[in-house]
Amino acid sequence: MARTIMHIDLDAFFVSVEQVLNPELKGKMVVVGGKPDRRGVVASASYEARAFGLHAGMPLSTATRLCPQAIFIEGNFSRYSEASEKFMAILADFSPFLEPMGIDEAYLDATGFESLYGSILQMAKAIKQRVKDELGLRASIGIASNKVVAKVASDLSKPDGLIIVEAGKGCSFLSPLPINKLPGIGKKTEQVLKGLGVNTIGELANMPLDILKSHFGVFGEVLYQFANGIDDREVETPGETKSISRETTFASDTRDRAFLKATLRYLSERVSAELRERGKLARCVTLKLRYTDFTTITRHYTLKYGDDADQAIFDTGVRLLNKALTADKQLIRLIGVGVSSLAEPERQLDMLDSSAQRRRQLDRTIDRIRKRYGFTAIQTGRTLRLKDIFPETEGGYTLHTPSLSR
Ligand code: DCP
Ligand code: CA
Repeated sequence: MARTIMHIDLDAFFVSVEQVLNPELKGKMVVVGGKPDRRGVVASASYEARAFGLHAGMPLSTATRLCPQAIFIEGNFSRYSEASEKFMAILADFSPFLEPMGIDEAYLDATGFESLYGSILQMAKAIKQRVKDELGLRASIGIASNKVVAKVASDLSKPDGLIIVEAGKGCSFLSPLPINKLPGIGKKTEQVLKGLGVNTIGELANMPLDILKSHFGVFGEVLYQFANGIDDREVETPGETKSISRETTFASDTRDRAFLKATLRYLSERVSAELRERGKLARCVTLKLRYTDFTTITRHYTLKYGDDADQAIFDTGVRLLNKALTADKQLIRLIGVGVSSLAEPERQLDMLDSSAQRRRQLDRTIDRIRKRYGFTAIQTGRTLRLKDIFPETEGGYTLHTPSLSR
């Protein structure tokens, strides 16, 4: 099902808070960061000042030269964090699936919530209105089916903007934009890409993956996906862990069942070990597969009782894997396993079952050994195969994706 993800970012945040507290500053060239004679940099510049080329991070001395008539303010962080808290509280009223990112921006998973407001457009307008009425601030909003496209959309919409990118249109939306609009591309990456003749996100999307990987390692894969409008990162609410997952991208695509299962076993053990460390039981097990053509599927299975055993998570994952392998004949580039519907262990019915009890004791013993000697100190028959394939580091395998290796 397509998701509806919003990225909400306040305009010229520090400056705007100052303008609310002192309305005389409204509509003027204002810089928060310090007095012009101080060493230091611009933290936030009003859009009027930006017209002169001022931007965050610019030395104050340069800012003064470019725009001598600007009003320079020291700023007061406690005012901004107070405004930030109120902003996040407004957003939380619209969806509980809120991931604050820094002080003045957040992702909101609005999937299913739009109907409460008539449409996603109405919902976004309602958010902007409340932020304006209650805080006197302007929020720019980007809406798309994933985080990266939503973020680029909100950036592009500024100031006081709202852009909705329909599902399936992410790639064509990004395509004409310059590469520095893509999150994750800093000055260095931009230079390298320009050296390769890549100036737009569309050109980046059309680069052979191998070339990107040879220049940027695993990050090349992320760049490639983002440029193609692909991003399956969830909106993660802070605090309570709602899910635990591990995944890895293979060095070369495969359908070797034994290898897939060995990897799944290893990933399942890592997930279950974290479940036990957090003292949780999981009821929902999810298998994730990404195929050669980058289509990504997730398959879920709900267990009758919560579980945290390696074998239980693995067995469920394998069942889902076998089904998926029958349904689709493509080569697989990524495999992942996750658990959700987490709960505190209550008195477990199956604790009465002595084989289940023995299994749990075994898992706990293994956890203790692994804690002392590293994750790969003990391996089950299945994961031993991985020893031949992956180098070992820091008590775990080096798996070639930023989201794993932990
Ligand atoms: N900030 C800072 N130093 C930086 C960048 C930002 O202190 N180098 C602070 C001041 C900003 C706030 O973080 O007001 C939010 O950062 P943004 O990048 O979102 O910038 P603004 O909100 O100021 O402007 P925009 O309208 O582009 O979002
Ligand atoms: Ca901002």
